[in-house]
Formats: sequence, structure tokens, C-alpha cells
Amino acid sequence: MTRPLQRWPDRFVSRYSDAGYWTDETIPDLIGRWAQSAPDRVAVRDASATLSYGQLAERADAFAGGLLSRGLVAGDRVVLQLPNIAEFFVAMFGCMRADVLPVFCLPAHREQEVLDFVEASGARAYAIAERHAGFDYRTLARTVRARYPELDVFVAGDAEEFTSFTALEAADVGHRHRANPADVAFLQLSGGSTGRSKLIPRTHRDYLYSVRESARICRLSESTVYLGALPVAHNFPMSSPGFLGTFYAGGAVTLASAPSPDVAFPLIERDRVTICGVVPPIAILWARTAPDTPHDLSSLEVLQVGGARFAPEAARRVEPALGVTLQQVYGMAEGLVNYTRLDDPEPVRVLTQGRPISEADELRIVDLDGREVAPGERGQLLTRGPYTIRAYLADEATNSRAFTSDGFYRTGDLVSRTDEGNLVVHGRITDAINRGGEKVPVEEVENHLMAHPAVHDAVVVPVPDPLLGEKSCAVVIRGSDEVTPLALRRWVRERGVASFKVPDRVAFVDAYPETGVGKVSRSELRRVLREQLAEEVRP
Ligand code: J2J
Repeated sequence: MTRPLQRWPDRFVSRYSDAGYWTDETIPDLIGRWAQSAPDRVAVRDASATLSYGQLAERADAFAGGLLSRGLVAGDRVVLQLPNIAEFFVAMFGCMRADVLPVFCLPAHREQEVLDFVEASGARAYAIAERHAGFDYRTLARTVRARYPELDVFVAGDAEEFTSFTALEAADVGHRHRANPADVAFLQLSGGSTGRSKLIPRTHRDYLYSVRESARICRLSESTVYLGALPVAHNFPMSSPGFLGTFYAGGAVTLASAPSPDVAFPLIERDRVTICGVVPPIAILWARTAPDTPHDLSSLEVLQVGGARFAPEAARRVEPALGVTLQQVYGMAEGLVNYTRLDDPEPVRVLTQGRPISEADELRIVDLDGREVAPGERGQLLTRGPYTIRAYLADEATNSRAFTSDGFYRTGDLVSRTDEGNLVVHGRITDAINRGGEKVPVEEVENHLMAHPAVHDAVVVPVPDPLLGEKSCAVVIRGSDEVTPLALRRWVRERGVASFKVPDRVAFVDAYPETGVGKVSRSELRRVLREQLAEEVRP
């Protein structure tokens, strides 16, 4: 498989380059620059280690040289599945210093997803931590390697039969490859699909534009201390402005192994954290816990909340409870990111999801026929711009569904725009469930359920939840055999998928309601069941 591509039509390439949006920088230059000018400045702290910019760049270079010593070449892919530890950055920048493309996988993913990413990306290697949150990733690596015996496995920590990061870095061949800023730098995971995750090829220059502008909008500086509380492989803590924005500004990143107050609050106090990005359920938990915490949170200036709809009632509580400025962030790994600005009036910060990063972001809000709706009305958001992809790493049929013929990405989100130009997200037009920021691809879960011998049919729909916004419910028609909800949930888990995909509830029915359009449209069926369940379980 050749190197994944991402292409904008020529006239857009000139437009974005001439406007100065796209530069000649590559992503690892972010740390390279500070490693030159301020090598001793702290770049990252995790539970056990602190790395300066100089140390991080040095280890990344050694990692790059180690990859080359294993026969990897520029353009190869490596699936990275690392939790929030300093080695995440060593591996990520290390890959990029060898012009090898990381494929970002979440720590929650299991063999189904990892096998899928290895297959779809044509990866040559897989990098993991020995364990995290009670799970041994070497066991997972054995399963993956049973299918792909040629796959090289690198382990941060005790490698057992695999290659440790230490050994890899020691095998440094002493040279690297500088990437072309126009080339794809990595593959990010899509949160927006109903089926299996699609891979998103992002280039150095398009991604860096969004990172630089995000850092400016969020007023990052050398005194920024960013807390990586969500898994940093996710696009939000990576780039909005996330750890990359912090490295761009020359600040420091503190990594938390979990976003819960008991882990995050002591770190905020220890490192005098100034900014952090979380999903709505975590923001709610923080706001509830902060008034009674013994920890000093006074350094925290900005709490960013994004990834899922943040109810205004909850949003209103954040600033008084935490003594911060709330910033709402509505973004997507495909590109477009919207922020409320730090100096927006309170109603904008509480009631809206902000406006785009760039004057070159083109937004259209359209009805079902693709026509623009009247100002203030709801419709699907389509977007095109200097950091929004034009294609997935996918077949043409998938891409022609996801993009219009003139290159707009169909977000699947139902939004409206206020008079001042801020977006409000109302929901989705697709069936994917947003479980507090974790996106559940319903089709994939339905397929796992239907693989059970006692299941005749299964439809997975969201049910309202006061904390997560939405949870998942599987509405199942049994065949002739008996099966319990617990057994079905266990079945899905044992198929080897991320635990956030396991249905929160299972309900048995004898038949599905008539949808009026016959049995053909599963999407219509999901809509009817969703409405029925929402009636039953009002939060
Ligand atoms: C409602 N829905 C939202 C919000 C994302 C920054 C922030 C988030 C993501 C992200 C990201 C929402 N209110 N504030 O990549 O850089 C839903 C939408 C969107 C989908 C994208 C970033 N913020 N969403 O969440 O690729 O449905 O990116 O299309 O994981 O999350 O999911 P994902």
C-alpha cells in the first residue's frame, strides 16, 4: 500500500498558501524549534517522568532512527495505542521525524478496532504501553500479531517478547527523514460514522494552521500549562489547541492518566495548570466537586468543553464553580473547529458552540435537499476550508457520500447560526450515538449483536442520560433461544471492542414498529425507536 494522500484542488492550494495559512513547517518542528532555543524548558510531565524540550526532541530522534533500523521507510504507517504518558510524544514525534505516519488509536480500543486499523492503514508496526488502567496491551498485541505475524511491536515499559522503546531508541541509525509539509503526517480516527471508524489523512501544513490559530485564539504562551486529561490521541486534546498548541507556544503539558477529579485536581495544583479541555460529563463532575476540593485550582484560567452537546444549565455552572472562563469547542477530526472566544459575552459562552477558527472556513447550513436554510434555521452543516479534509482514506463510494461534488464535508450535524455568527449544535442527522463525547458507531454494534446465535435482529439507538447526554440501548428481537441482557452485553464485550460500545441497556421486543416506509430503512427504524424510548426515559 502506498502513502495515503490528501489533496485540495490547485486553486485552493494557491489560495491557502498565498494567504499564509499553509507554511513550510512540519509537525515535529514544533518541538525542534524549542529544543534549539530553550532545550531545558519543561515540555511534558507525567506521573513518573519530566522531559524537557531538548530531551523530548532527542528521544524522538532516537525513536525515528530506531524505526529506520527496523526497515521502516518514509510513508510507512505505525498504529499508536498509548495512554497519557510521556512516551506518547516520543513515539508520535519519533514517527514523524522518520516521515512515518502514526495511526492514532484510543487506549479504549480492543482487538476488533486495532485489527481494523492495521488492515485499513496497511501498518508495519504497532506501538503500545505495557499496561494501562488494569489492561495488559501485550496480550492484545499477541492477538493482533497472530493475524499479522510480520507486524513489529514496540512497547513502552517491559516488552516481554516484543521490542521495548529503550531498545528501539538504542538502535538509532543516526539519520532521519524530513517530511514534506504538503504530505500526510498521520491518520486520525473519525468520530462521526455509524459504521466502522474511517481513517482521516491530515497533512502537516493543514493541521499546523489549525494548531497555530487555536493557540492564538486560546491565548497560549510560554507560561501555559496544559492538562491533557482526555486521551491525548483524540483530536480535541491534540490540536484544539491541545498539546500541539502548547508546544507551538513553548508551554508545558501535564498528562493525567484519567480526567476524574481525584486524578486531575492534584495535578492542577502540583503543576499550576492554566488550561484544560474536557467533555461535558467531566465538566459537570468537576463543577460539582470543585467547591469542596482541598486542592488549589486557582491557577486554572480556562476550561474548554467540547466533543458533545453541553446543556446550557450545566454550562452556566462551570464559571462560578471553578473560577475559570468557559470556552465551548465544537470540532471534528475531519477539520473544522469552532470556539467561543474568551472575551465573548457570557450568553455566547454558555449558549453557543462558537464560531470557526478561520475567515477561510466556508460553512453552509442546508436542508434535506441540500438547499441553504433561512438565517437562524436548523440544517445540516457542510464545510470546506484550509484545514478540512477533502477525502477519507476510503473507497470512492464512501467519499462521495461524505463530501459534496464541490468538496464540502457533510458533518452530519444539525446546527443553526445566531445573528452574531455563532453556531448552536442541536443534534445529528446521522444515527451515531454521542455518549458524552465518545462516539458509538451503531451499525458496528448492531452487527456484533446479530452475530449472537440467539439474536434475530438488533437496532441500537440513543436514550437520554442526564450525565452523558446519551447512552446506548439495543432493542433486540430474539430468535428461538433464550438470552439475557447481561449475556448480550458480555457477548459484545468479548467480541473485543472498546467498552464504550457495549450497549448500556438491552430491551427485548417481539417486533419492531411499522415505520411507514416499510422495513427497508434501518435509519427510519432507529428514528422511530429513538422517539419511543425518549418518551419512556425522560431524564
Ligand atoms: C455538540 N457536538 C459536538 C460540541 C463535537 C475539538 C472538539 C471536539 C472534537 C470532536 C474535535 C461538539 N457540541 N461542542 O475533534 O478538535 C460532535 C459533533 C462532531 C463530532 C466530531 C476537536 N463537539 N461534537 O469531538 O471527531 O457531532 O471530534 O461532528 O471525535 O462530535 O467528533 P470527533
